[in-house]
Amino acid sequence: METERLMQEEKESHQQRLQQLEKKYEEEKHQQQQELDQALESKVTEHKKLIQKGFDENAQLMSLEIEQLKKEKDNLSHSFFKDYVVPEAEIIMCIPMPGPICLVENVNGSLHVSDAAIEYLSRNNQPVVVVSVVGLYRTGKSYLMNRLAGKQTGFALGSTIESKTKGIWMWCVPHPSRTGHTLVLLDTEGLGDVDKGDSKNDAWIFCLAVLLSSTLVYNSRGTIDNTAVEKLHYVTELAEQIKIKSPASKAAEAEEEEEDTQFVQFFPNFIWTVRDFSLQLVLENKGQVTEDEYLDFALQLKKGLSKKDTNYNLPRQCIRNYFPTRKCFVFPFPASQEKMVMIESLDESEIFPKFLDVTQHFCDYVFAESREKTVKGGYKVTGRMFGHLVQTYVQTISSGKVPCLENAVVAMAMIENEAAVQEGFKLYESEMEQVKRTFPVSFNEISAEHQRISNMACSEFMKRSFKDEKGEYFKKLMEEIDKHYAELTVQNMEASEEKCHQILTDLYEEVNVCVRQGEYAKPGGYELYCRHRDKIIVEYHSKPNKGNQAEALLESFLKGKSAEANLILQTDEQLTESDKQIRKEKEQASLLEQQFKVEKEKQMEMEKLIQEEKVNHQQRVQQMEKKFEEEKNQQQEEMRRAVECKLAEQKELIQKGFDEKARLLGQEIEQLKKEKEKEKESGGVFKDYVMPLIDTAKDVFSTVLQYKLMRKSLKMPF
Ligand SMILES: Nc1nc2c(ncn2[C@@H]2O[C@H](COP(=O)(O)OP(=O)(O)OP(=O)(O)O)[C@@H](O)[C@H]2O)c(=O)[nH]1
Ligand SMILES: [Mg+2]
Repeated sequence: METERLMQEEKESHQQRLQQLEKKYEEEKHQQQQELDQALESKVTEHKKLIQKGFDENAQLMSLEIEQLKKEKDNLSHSFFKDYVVPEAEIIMCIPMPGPICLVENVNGSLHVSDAAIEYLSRNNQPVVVVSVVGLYRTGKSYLMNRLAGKQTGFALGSTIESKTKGIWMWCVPHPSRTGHTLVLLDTEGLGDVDKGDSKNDAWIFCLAVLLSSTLVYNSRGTIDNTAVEKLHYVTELAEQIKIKSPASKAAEAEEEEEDTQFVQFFPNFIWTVRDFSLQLVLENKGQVTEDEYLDFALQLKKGLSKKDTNYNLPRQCIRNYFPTRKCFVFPFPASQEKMVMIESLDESEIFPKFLDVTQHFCDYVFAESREKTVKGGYKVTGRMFGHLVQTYVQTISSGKVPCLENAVVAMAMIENEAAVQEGFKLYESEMEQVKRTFPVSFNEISAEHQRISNMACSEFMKRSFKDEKGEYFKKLMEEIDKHYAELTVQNMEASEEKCHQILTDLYEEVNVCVRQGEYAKPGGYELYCRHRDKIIVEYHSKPNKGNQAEALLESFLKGKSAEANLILQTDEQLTESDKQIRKEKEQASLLEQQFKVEKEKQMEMEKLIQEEKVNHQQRVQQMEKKFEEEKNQQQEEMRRAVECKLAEQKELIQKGFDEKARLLGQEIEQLKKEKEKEKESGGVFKDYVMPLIDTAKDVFSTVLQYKLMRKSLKMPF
């Protein structure tokens, strides 16, 4: 019943969310339709003018654009919200999106996260691989992203010189080769649009793409010459735009070091895609080279120390030092010039095979090499967490502050850990509800179920929680569980008391009738009374499922009847005074025996409770330790990768004779290695992590105890 109710509630709130989303979706659709109408109107007017003035060729091009716009309008009017809606059962998985949605809106230069996108992400708990594309406007970025989605259309292209994509758009698709993973494609607003004239905005879009992705694709047209590298100046601004540590933890460190030396640990893989590449991949001294060698050549450093040389080297050094891997793909023209504007509607056979070939290699590489998105500490990001991450970064940027990797993880962990506590507790509560339906049960039964279910709840918590470094959230879950358990044990006791009381009352009714009819007020009445009473006790003991209060209830019941028994005994004329004395003592002895039995049982229960808490505590510590080790390994792996990247870079610098640069890099490597060791040795952290739990166990034990003590009917043996 409870589970059904919960499911019903979940369904209802899901419906409500859907309704809200649908409303928002319709509003946005309407807005887009209006925009398209306006664009169409102005293009039709322009077209008329061109014809009037005899610019036939231009008019023809314009009519193609008009066609394209009409198609877009048509597509939009045929896209329905229900296409996004999926069966209930799939809610927690990756819900495929039929098309991209806006993730970060850019309204007059200020960035906002779209609610619809966050809502979508909140229902995705798969790890995400995030690939984003950045680059100058009108360079075919959106087209390339559509290719990664395995679709011909999707991210909107524009066929005019005006920039098309605004803000950041997102398309989540199931990862083509990694089951259980979501591939998140991010298409960004073109950089360097003169009309926009806002380079600060461009820099933030670039920075967000770096922060959010596991692979960053930089797209440009033509060749990778100095101008192309200079256009990537955004990369040189990142040192000012991204902080790694929060001011608080930075202050705790003795030496102030340049944070950008650590970027490589957290930055995405880097791919440079060159479009419309029409040259030969041949270098003067080397002859035929690979695409990667071509990129390396373009990123070679100059040896001089003049300002000019430093400026030349800066973007190159940033690209070399910040990104853990570099890769280059050069794409030829996709189709003949006249077909290019309608590239979306071209048949595969009309696209040049060489272009398709490179595209295939590019996609294969991206799918195979892009890692799961992780955040500082190596924590894997799920769709839902990705939503938090976007919100944190965009809010930070919008409020004029500099995004900080550490703060973002802390903020994300807070939200996720709180939710993990709720999820773990919800599971415990609903599973225990089933047990509650069978109350009263024996102490052994309720205790075994509690142990089993609280372990399940812990695992559920562990699945979602991360960076719970002091075990705060874990402790919170344990407290909630133990408090609920204490309440349940009381309820179980009450159910047992009630049931036993009822059984005894029913059984005793026979005796009451005899009392009323004076059956025991005759000589030999006491003997008869004792026989009846013994029969009742035997019957009582034979009744099953009385719970843990059976003996206690019997004890208090018999005690309550002792005056009655004494009266019958005293008035029995068949017995001599000495007989009566002996019987009276026997009555008292059996009462004492029952009392002793009860106390012994209580003592055993208490010992079991202590034992149970001990086992529980050990299991909890073990689970925590395991999680802690996993997270530590994750972090070690993150650092190992960074050291490896730096070593490779250092090797190349030495080969090329950049001794001083190699020496400086050597220092960075040493520093990183030292930090890695420090993290590895940090056994004390585990103590920090687990010690509070030991206290938790004590606290919890006393909570259970308190609850039991509250029950006045219980006389604790100690
Ligand atoms: N020459 C050429 N044109 C292309 C290529 N890929 C796509 N296009 C065309 O270039 C135009 C712009 O493509 P988009 O994919 O919208 O370019 P974008 O970089 O996303 O543009 P913005 O969003 O405005 O920055 C479209 O008309 C495409 O048909 C290519 O490899 N070479
Ligand atoms: Mg675009």
